[in-house]
Amino acid sequence: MIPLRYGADGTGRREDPTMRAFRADRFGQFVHWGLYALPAGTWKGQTIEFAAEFLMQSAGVSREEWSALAADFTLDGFDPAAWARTAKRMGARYVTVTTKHHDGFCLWPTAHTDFSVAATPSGRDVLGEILDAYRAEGLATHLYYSVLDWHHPDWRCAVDSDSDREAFERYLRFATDQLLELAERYPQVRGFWFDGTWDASVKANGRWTHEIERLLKERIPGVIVNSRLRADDHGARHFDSNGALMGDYESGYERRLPAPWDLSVTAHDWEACATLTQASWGFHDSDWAERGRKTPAQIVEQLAQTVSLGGNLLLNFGPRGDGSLAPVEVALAEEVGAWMAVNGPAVHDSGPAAGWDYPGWGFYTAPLEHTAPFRNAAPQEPETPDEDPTGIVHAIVVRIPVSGLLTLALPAGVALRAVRARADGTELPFTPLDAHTVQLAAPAPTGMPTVLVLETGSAGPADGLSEPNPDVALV
Ligand code: JFZ
Repeated sequence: MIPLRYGADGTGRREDPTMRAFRADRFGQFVHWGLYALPAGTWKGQTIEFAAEFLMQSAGVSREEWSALAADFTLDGFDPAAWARTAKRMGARYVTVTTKHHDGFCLWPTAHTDFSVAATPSGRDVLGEILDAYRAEGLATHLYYSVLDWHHPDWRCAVDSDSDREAFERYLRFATDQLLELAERYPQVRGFWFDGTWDASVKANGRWTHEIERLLKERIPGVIVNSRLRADDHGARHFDSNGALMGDYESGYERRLPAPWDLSVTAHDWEACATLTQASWGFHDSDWAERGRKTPAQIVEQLAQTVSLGGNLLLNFGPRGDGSLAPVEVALAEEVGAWMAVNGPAVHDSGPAAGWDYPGWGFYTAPLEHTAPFRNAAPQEPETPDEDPTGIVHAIVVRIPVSGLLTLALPAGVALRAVRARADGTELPFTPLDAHTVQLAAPAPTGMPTVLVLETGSAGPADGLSEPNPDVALV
């Protein structure tokens, strides 16, 4: 163990009510909205096939020119209640909103820079209105904050001289002031989602990342902070130099997921974030963006994979420059929501199904109270005696084999009592192949993943003969 001042706090997985609620939510909506939604990927007639929120940098726009966009931030179609309704109907249980992205523009009237909604025609507290609207729909709220800032004169990517060091010290004071201001103005928020922390300047300031997490938790008890904020004494990010997770959950999976069989990720909480387009977080109004747009079935598959591995999925929406949602994103939310209305219990309040190995054709999830890794990782709570691996397991079928047959390998000690379709309760007959394996006809394809409810019980000695040959791996 390397001694560290700014590494993980050593308390392990959080099991307090706030963290448990966040974990059980499983599905959140990410919102990237700012000035970049106005040019939407095109600058002076040239469309840049790169993330819209990077346009200032990718099109080489000066600070002055970019700042002038604030005059067009008129909120003509801004309807936060509609955003919140859309998220709720989709099945999202929380929202993470950009308060300030890399371009430095602030969605709240901050006292610490003029570059904010206060300098736009309406002057309204846009962030506050968004948070209120989501809370009114019963969603929890989290704040995204980019430490990286292309607008602030004191931001540095690296600190190589005394003057850089002085400037960056001033910058960190500015960021601290802003973050404490956010905590004071919006004390109901459940989490902070830090970004833009990968530069050498931040990695050399693990002390600050450690301190700001502490300060925010002091101001808002129980608040949840992602690992992307943190750097340790040696600049190690997410995980400290001893391999321990910093922050409350791992947030490094971005536009990718852990391999479906990689159960090592169930050792800690994590959240992946995903774009609806191939590669833009901000609204990108182009054929390029539309070509890569994901379908509802792809999103649901990502959600199923995420939950089966004990993670949360933060699905991004990029509202348009006038503040309205793009119809294509509303339509996607509706379709995902229709699936969630029926199959939500396979996602919400669920996690990995202990002992059920990745079957190739889909993902298993189980209600959290039956999920061994979570129970075992709760040192504050007495071990519950119900180690009996019985109850409901959800099988989310995303790939039907050409044979039309699904093979299920049952965990040791588990018997399958019945298989039902989640949608209408119809029972699907199955055939035991041996004591640990059953086979059944795959459900007819519908274009969306099908959820099967597996009713399980304890396998008694009478449930079948066990294989005498130890070389035959049954489960
Ligand atoms: C960052 C931002 O630059 C981007 O605009 C968006 O806000 C996204 C959620 O976060 O982009 C990243 C951050 C980290 C990685 C890749 C892109 N990464 O760790 O691979």
